[in-house]
Amino acid sequence: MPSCCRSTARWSCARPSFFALNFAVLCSLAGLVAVGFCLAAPAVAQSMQPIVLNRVTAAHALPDGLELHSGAAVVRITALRDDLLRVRIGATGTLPEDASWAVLAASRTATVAVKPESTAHTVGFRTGKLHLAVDRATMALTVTDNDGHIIVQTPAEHPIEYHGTSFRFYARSPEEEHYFGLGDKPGPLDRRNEAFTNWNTDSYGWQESTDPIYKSIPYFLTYRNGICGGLFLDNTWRTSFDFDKELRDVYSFGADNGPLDLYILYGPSPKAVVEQWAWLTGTTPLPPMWTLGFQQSRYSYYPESEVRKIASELRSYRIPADAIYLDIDYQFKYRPFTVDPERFPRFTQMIHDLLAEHIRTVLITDLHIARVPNAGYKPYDEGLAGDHFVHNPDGSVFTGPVWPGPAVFPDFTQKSSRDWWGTLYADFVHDGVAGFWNDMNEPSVFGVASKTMPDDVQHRIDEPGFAKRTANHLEIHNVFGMENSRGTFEGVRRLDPDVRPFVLTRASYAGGQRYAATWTGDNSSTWNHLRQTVPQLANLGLSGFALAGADVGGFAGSPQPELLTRWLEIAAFQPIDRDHTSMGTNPQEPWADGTTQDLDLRRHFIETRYRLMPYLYSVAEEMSRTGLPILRPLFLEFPDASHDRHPLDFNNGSEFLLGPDLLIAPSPYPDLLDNYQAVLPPVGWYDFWTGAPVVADDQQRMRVGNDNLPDEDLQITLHPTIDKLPVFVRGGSILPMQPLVQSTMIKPVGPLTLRVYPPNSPVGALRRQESCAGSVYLDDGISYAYQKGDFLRVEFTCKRTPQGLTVHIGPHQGSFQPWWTQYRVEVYGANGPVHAASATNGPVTAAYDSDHHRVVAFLSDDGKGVDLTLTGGLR
Ligand code: NBV
Repeated sequence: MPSCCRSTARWSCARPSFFALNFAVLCSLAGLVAVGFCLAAPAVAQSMQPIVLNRVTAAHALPDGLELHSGAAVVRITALRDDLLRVRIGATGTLPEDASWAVLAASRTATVAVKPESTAHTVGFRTGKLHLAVDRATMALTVTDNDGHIIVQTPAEHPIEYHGTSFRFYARSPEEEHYFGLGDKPGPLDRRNEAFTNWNTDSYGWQESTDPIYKSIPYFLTYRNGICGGLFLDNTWRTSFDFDKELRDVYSFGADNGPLDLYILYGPSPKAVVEQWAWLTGTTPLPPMWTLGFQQSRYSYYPESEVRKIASELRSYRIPADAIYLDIDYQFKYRPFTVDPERFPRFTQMIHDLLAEHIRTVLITDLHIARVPNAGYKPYDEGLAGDHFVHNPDGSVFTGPVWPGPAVFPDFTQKSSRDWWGTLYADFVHDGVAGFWNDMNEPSVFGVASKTMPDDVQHRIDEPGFAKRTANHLEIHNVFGMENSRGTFEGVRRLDPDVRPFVLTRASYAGGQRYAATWTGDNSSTWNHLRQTVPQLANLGLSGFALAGADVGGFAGSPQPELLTRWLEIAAFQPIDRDHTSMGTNPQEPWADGTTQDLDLRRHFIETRYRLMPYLYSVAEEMSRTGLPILRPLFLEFPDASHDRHPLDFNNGSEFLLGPDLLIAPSPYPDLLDNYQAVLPPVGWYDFWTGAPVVADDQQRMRVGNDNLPDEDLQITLHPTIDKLPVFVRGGSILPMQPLVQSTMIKPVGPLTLRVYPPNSPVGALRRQESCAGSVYLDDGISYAYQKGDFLRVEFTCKRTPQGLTVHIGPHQGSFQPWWTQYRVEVYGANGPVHAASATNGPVTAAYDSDHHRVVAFLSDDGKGVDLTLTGGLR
């Protein structure tokens, strides 16, 4: 059978006859009217006849759902939870294999009882939260919530259709619906009016319109007037998504081959959808704390003396830093898992010397193993002996050129080969290397137009939960990088079971966050790429990759000093802060180029990140439990906040949140000196730098919601200057901060600062509140002892009283002993000295600091908790 595919506008097939091809195109273009004609097609086009699921021919209820037939096709719709449905379709009568690289087995097999509900025209069921109705005459499917909000609705005029092995699913796309997710794809935050393909691709120098790039995450969130859902097409083949581009008011997605295995998630809040996605595919594990520090990289630091020089410059320029990356040139002839003895004569000693400087080393370890027989190269010899490499259809080992020349590729779809791959890290782990970087794992292959392996390369799936079988590369391509990083993560964990591994991967698939952090690949040193970091990292976060970064300063090309400064400023508030650049570019370290002011600013922002480490690490811990990303688009925290319930009202996605409480508002055009407006959700905000409450511009309050909800967004005019990045703190939050250190390996000296921002919502605010809250999480930052209770969590609240304010600091939870013995409580919004201050655990004085609009008090921390009461002095 010819294989058919459809990028966006047209079906095309590998080897159809001229007639069949034109016939098929005609059929698909003509839509419904053509369906009958197509079904009655002449014999020559028999093999091209689409299967169209456009009527229910049989239906029977299941305890957890429903099974439908449409002619020979079978459709099973089940509820895994009250808010999560799964749709599986077998076009020729057999459901696809019930297996997944992405979805956790326990979630995939979860069930919840449903209540069948049918009418003369529809068949369906109800869960505690959702209602499904399938029209008997057309098979159009509608999922609504209990309030009647439509979450997904397939149009009768665009039924699910199969052309050979390929299929397409259509759904209505009302004008006010917006789409997010799909991983690392460049372009605007909202995916509406765009079309995409998923095919992991090495995309050096990608631009805003480049598609596909490195990752395939066939999952998106829907947002309509504050009500959110999600759709995940669990299919590793080449998939394509079209949001209203080809067909007006319709989105669609499909694959060349493989299963139609679809998950429908329901919020209604965007956070609930994110948490469900984490329930389905797992979270990013709690990262080692050092990975949240500043990281310095380039392609490549060598020889050894250069690496040592960079480390000592980080220290002499007083740039706080936690890691240095070694790119491919540390290796002997670019052979993974080797070290060039001439360039790095004292490699192990160097790792230790860097550790003594509180700097960890991350090594690149690409997956292409040099094909060098009889050269004593263990990865090749062992891999060949163990039959660990992917095969050509004739059974020979596939060879393709990459950095080391002819190379072979482990078959990461075999558990045994992944386990073997993991053992290759033994020496490096033993040497004290802290993290590993899996690049080129799309997989990238040189010298061929496809940039990757041939479609017919054979992978031998041998994996718990899957039938043992051979699959061609078309099926495995998009999941290859994820399984590579999985082999690395699990292998490194086995080698040092009590230390949290850190793996950075370039390619991945849905669920890959369980094994690795990621970055956005080979971006460029341009202002546009700096701007692009925000939507890209936000969509990655919504797609599960909550720990992600973009090469700071840009990879391709050299940034002007001002661009590097700005980039370092903004990246200080992004999940991974790694300065990285390509071969042959200008030096890009924070001290490179620029004026003294540039250096001071770059240092100042990195220092700010380190001072915020207690907050950042607490946000990362929340991420590891819930899947909530570190970098958040505003609608995630404020789904109802914009005046017209449009998720992009906040500067079209250029503003972002770090965790729940910090709002960063760079200019939407960071290279321009023009004033710009920042729009803030109506909860009351403080300037992070000065502590001053934010006051809206006169005449510029924007009405939010309807008459029952008379809230106002704050709109303020900002004048961009290189020394300022507008950062705001949510009124009602408590931010934990620490004294400056040069590395997370160094214990801070002094108190834990609690910046208390009392609620200052404008009158009638959306979140009318009188109290504030925050917490801090801490552990040893590196081991798994936290899983046995050796962590610390402290919760804080504050409450306005008629006389002033009380701050409650809870008792220590968990057994971990913090580095502080004292709290420095800074209460913002003060407009004069307080009349009185008292604490439940001893005498206290509170000093007024007019420059920062705050009152400062020191409290000792004996772990039992303490209350601070302030009278007077506060707004
Ligand atoms: O290993 C060299 C580079 C690496 O620095 C970069 O971060 C990767 O995205 N790598 C790509 C291969 C060559 C790029 C030109």
